[in-house]
Amino acid sequence: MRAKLFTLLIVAAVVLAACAPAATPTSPPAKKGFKIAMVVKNLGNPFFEAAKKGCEEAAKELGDECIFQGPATPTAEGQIEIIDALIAQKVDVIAITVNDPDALVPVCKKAMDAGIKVVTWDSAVAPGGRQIFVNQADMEQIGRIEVQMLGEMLDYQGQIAVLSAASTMANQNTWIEWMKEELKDPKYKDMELVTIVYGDDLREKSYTEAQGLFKSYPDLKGIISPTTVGIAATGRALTDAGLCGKIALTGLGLPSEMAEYIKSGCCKEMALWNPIELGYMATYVSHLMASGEITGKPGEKLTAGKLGGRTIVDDGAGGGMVLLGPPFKFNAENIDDWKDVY
Ligand code: RAM
Repeated sequence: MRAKLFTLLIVAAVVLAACAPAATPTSPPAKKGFKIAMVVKNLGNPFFEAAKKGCEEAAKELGDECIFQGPATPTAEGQIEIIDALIAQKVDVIAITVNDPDALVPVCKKAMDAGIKVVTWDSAVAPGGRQIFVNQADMEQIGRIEVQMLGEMLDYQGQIAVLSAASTMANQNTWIEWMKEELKDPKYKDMELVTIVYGDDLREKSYTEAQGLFKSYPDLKGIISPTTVGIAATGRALTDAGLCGKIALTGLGLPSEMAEYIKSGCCKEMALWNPIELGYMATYVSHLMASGEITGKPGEKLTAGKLGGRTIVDDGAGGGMVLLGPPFKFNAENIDDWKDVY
């Protein structure tokens, strides 16, 4: 009898416990509502319009706000003005791709002093002006792959030139350094890099620079343009001048802008990463910095929504860097799958 009563009491206690209101949750409520300012090199560049899509998508998932800004033309001065205004506006994070890595350091420091997190992506501000770098792909791989594509097209022979963005732009300059390293391989001994010209990521200037190359180097056999603006302008200049087939073209291009030149054979192959995903990743990293879930140090782990997990690695200067992934190659076989995506 006693044993039965005891069992009954235990059952009653278990039932009561199950019906009791849930205990206070141990995990804190998700932090959201951050103002994330994505600052780009300039407005009107479809590469950055694609990144904006990724920023908006991530911000929606996270319950944050994506404030997308950039100067009308790709200058450091224009970006400094914008950052000053964002500091006054008290945003939570500034995620920037810079036109000049050194010129932007003081204003980025000012933002950090005001308690704003500074994330850099695509074209990084120098280490003193940032807390973490979201890098599209390994710099060395991006530089080398462009020379490798052109080498194959040219059977490793002839004069080549680079048509870059602005001479101050950190991402292009680093990739060009790796191109020069790749060219040291003996298999390129009959390929000569004759010049590097700068179209400043402006369509018309890039077009004029391409025409200048055709005139100044009548024996030119190939052009590498490590900028989506430059490669599309060069594709147009080669087509207009009737030089497709005589001068090979490769570099980093948007499938949407390059499909016509890939189909015409003017640019047989090029590379890029997904700029929508790059914007999405930069926004997730910005959110995690604002919420304090990461501090930006190498070794920390994070999850960037649909892109999955990443470990923060060393950026080579003691800071933290997150990598999006390897670049893809685009050619006549796969261009139709991508031309309407970005
Ligand atoms: C242009 C910009 C950008 C670069 C791409 C490849 O759109 O210069 O910074 O990453 O090209």
